[in-house]
Amino acid sequence: RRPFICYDGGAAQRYILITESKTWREAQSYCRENHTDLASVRNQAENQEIQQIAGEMAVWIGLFRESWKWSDQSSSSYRYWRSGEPNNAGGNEKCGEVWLGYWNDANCELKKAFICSAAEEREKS
Ligand code: 2F8
Ligand code: CA
Repeated sequence: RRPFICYDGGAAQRYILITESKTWREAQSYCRENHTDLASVRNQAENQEIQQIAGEMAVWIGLFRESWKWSDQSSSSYRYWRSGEPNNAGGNEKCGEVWLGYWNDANCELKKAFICSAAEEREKS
């Protein structure tokens, strides 16, 4: 199935939703090859933008451990974990997802839709 690309961002298009399910590493490769990287989320406005474009889907973002870092090496310390997260369930949850606006640590091998950061933050037409 061809990936579906959603351009429904805020004033500036910062994110791209890919609904083709991939592991976190596969999603990272896809974003790096086609856009810039898996999404970094730097503040509440950006988190809301992610929720808006993801709807009810759980989506990978560019957050991973051991200590939580962003795939694009940016240094934002903004977090929006769901209550009780990150819980490292099964000792095997090293990748960040957003689901219904809140963040969860999940098993990186699960295949999920994902959000890339756009190569440029273009104005929405
Ligand atoms: O209750 C929160 C918990 O829910 C699931 O585990 C039962 C999630 N696991 C997967 O998505 C595989 C946990 O990550 C989450 O913490
Ligand atoms: Ca978890």
